Amino acid sequence: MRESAVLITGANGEVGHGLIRGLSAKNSATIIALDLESLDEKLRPLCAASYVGSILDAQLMERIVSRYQLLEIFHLAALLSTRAEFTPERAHLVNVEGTHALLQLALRQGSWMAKPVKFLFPSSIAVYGLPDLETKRGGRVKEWEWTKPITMYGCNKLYCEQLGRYYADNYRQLAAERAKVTVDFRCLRYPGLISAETLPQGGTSDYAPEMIHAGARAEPYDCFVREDTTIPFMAMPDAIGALLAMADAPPERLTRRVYNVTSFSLTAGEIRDRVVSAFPGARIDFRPDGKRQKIVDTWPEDVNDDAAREDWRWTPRLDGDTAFGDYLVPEISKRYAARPPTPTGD
Ligand code: VAH
Repeated sequence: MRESAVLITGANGEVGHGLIRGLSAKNSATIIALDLESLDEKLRPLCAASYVGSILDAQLMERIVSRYQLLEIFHLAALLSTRAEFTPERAHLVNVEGTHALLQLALRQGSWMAKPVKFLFPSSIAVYGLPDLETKRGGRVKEWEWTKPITMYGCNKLYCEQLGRYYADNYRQLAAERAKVTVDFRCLRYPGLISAETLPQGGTSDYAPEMIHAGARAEPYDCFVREDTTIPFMAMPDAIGALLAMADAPPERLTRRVYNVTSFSLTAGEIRDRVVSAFPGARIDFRPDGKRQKIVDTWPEDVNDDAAREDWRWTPRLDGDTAFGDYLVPEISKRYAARPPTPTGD
C-alpha cells in the first residue's frame, strides 16, 4: 500500500523553504521534497523523504510514485526570468516540458485514486507585457489583460497556465470515452517575492531582495533598474499563506484556475529608503541595465487581485511597511548576526 504524500518540486528554492515549513506546521502531511540540489539540512526533518534529481527524469519520478500516492503536487521547479533569458531552450525544457510531464503524472495518479490530484502552480506577473510606461502606470491589471510576455520565462509560465487549464477542464475532449478524473489545477500569479531566509535565485525582480541583503551586509549594491521603477511585491510569509489558502479552498469556491495576488507596490527608490533607514551601512546606487530595465518596464505597477479576495478570502498580512519592519529587517538582521556573511555573500 503506497503512503499518501505531498510532492514539492524545486523544494530547496526560495518558495520551497517557506512552503515546507508552512505545510509541516499546518498539518501532518507526508512531504516529499525533490530538487536538483540536496535539501537544506534544516528542512530535512520536516520531510518524509527528499530526492535529488530532475523533474525530467522519468525513472526518478516513477520511483517516487511507486512508493508514494501523490495527493497534491506543489510544482515550484523552474528557471527564473534572468537565467531563462541566457538559456531559453533549457528554460523551455524545464519550465514547459517538465510541467507537462508532471501534469501527465498527476493525471495517472488521479485515475488510480479516482480523485483528481491537486496541482499547485506558481505563475508570475512575468506573463504580462505592458506596451509602454503610460499603460504600465494605468492601474491594477486584471488576469486577462496584457498577457503578452517578452521573456521566455513569461512565455513558459503563460503557456503552462493554459496547459494546466486544459488538463483540468478539456483533456482529450473529443475522445469517445473521456477521462473520468483529470487534474485539480490551481495557479497563483506571484509578484516579486522577497524572502529573509534565502538569497535571490536569479530573477529580474530580485533587485529588491539583493538590495536588502547587500544593505544588511553593509556591502555596496548597484541597482540595475531606475529609481522610479515600480512593480508589485510580496513578502515570503504571505506568498506561502496565499498558496496554502488557495490549495485549501473548496473547489466550488474557485471561479477561475489562475489568480493574481499581490501585497504592495514600491518604487526601487522606496525600497532603497527602507533599506538605508534599517541598515545605516547600506550603500546603494542606481545603475540601470537597459536590457533588464526593458523587461521590468513591461511588468505591471499593480495587479487586480479581487478574484482571489472574493473566491478564497485572500488578504495579505504584510504591507510595504510591516513587510520591512516586522519581517525582513528583523529576520535578515538575525541571519547575519548568527552567520556573518562569507566572501561569496552566502
Ligand atoms: C523573476 N522572481 O524575477 C521572479 C518573478 C516577477 C518575477 O517571477 O523571474
